[in-house]
Amino acid sequence: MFCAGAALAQQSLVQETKEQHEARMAWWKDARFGMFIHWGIYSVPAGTYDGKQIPGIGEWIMNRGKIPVARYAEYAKEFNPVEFNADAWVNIAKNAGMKYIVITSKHHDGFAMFHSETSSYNIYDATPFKRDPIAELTAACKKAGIRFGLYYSQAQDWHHRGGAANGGHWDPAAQDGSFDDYLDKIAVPQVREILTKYGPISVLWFDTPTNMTKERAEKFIPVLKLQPQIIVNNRLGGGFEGDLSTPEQYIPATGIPGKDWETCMTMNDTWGYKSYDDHWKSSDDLIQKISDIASKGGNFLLNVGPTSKGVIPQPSVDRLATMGKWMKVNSEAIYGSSPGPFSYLQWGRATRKGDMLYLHVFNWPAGGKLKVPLQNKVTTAYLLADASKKKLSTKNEGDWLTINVPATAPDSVDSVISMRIEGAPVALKSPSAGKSGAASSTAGPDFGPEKAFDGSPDSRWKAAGDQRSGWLEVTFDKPAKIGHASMVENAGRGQGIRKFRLEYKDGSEWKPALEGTTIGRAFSKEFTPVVAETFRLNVLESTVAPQIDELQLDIVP
Ligand code: JFZ
Repeated sequence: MFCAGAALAQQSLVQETKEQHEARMAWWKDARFGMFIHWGIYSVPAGTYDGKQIPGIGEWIMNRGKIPVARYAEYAKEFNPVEFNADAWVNIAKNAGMKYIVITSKHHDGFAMFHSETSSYNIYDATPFKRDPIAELTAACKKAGIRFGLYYSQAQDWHHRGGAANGGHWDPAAQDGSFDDYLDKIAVPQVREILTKYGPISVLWFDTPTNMTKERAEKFIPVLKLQPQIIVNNRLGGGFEGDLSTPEQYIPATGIPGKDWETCMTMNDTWGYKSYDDHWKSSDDLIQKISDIASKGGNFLLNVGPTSKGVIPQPSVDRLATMGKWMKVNSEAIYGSSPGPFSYLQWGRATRKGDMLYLHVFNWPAGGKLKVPLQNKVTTAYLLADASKKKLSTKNEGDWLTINVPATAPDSVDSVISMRIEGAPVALKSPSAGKSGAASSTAGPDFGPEKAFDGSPDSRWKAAGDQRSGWLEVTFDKPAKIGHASMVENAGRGQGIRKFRLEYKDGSEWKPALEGTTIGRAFSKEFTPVVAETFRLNVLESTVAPQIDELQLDIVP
């Protein structure tokens, strides 16, 4: 059901009805949680080359270390992951509560982690290992009932002639060549291989579409048709939207409403294994992240970077086991969930399934009373961790619902209250949502202040091109007690706002509510509550014309 041609550049590839699209995405939307695996011969140097620690992400060592093609290829001869066990890896994922796996079949270094007929630069032909881990993982996933996906770097390839290289070729004698020849002779044939050799592939994860035009992206359409049910991300290039957005290493502050999206994230600071990267996120943080992402309608693709011996690092295994214990009790609030009805909750997050709301309480209330900005009557409420499902008493007081909870939280990280409500949720909305706003200047009619309050990070307010400061103002229908701000600023890499002040109008005077420097794509901050009707984001310094994709001001109790 893939349709090439004019449709490619503007819309997604697939000409399918809404129902067909929903059916194709159903398993993915239910899954909510997957394992990303970055594994390749970069795990041999593991971040060190020529006696020096090479900065950056481990799988980029060839590029960052400017390692000559022939020298880097030597690592293949040392790559013999004799401790690799596909079933063990899949069970680690399954026990964590993960429902799909996406593994690098070929990353930017050009080394194929599958037995490729297209290029002998692969794990079967070029290493002592002489096995095909992609085939073994496919079988293990099928046995375990886990969906299997493949990452493929279609444009960047630092080994095969003509492959793109961000930062340019550093070994031109070996790397220079025709990019189109590279696509025709390596990339497209290898994508065909991975879509024909291993049975049903559930996800194709393209990456870094360097130099990819519409015509070049169209070269992949005939092979995509080989697996019409496959889910493809938004990184093929050439204007291809794909089926999902892929925020990388961050959680969009206000989600990506109306779109399927997946935050991919490392557990430490590297995708590919580095022997000395011990900067691990805590399992508490990772558990709260999966709830945060699900509460905004996204999936969490959490990465592991196995060693050159085929072992997933123990810190990763430990964190996944802890996440699995939490998921065992609370996965009902994650799998198949939709975003909760709230724009902000001081104490945590919320997910939803029809008339069921799941309140993820990170910060347990001291006085045993949980305040929820909801007007609905509650049919029943109980803690998922409470096997007896003891009913929690509740009380409606205008815009707020109070739930009487035990003195101590059953889970110090994220205690989930399952709550059935009467009727559609009537939740307190952000008073800035949907407002037209005002601004010091705009870059034109498509960048008006109202774009910062429309709930979509695909539209934005942008000041006039020559401005490096400016303000974005909003007035509510009535005064409100505001104590939190979520903001999204999708400025170019390394560009954007450098100093700002969120102000409220007190009579004719503007007073500061929150001051800061950078905003970025995942800004969420509490501040001392203020009651006011008019607020403005005063951008004091910016490297480019200030822009704000979303500004959401939230009421606190
Ligand atoms: C890409 C890869 O380069 C990286 O090695 C890893 O596989 C990651 C999941 O995907 O990383 C990116 C891609 C895009 C940007 C930055 C890093 N970007 O658009 O800024």
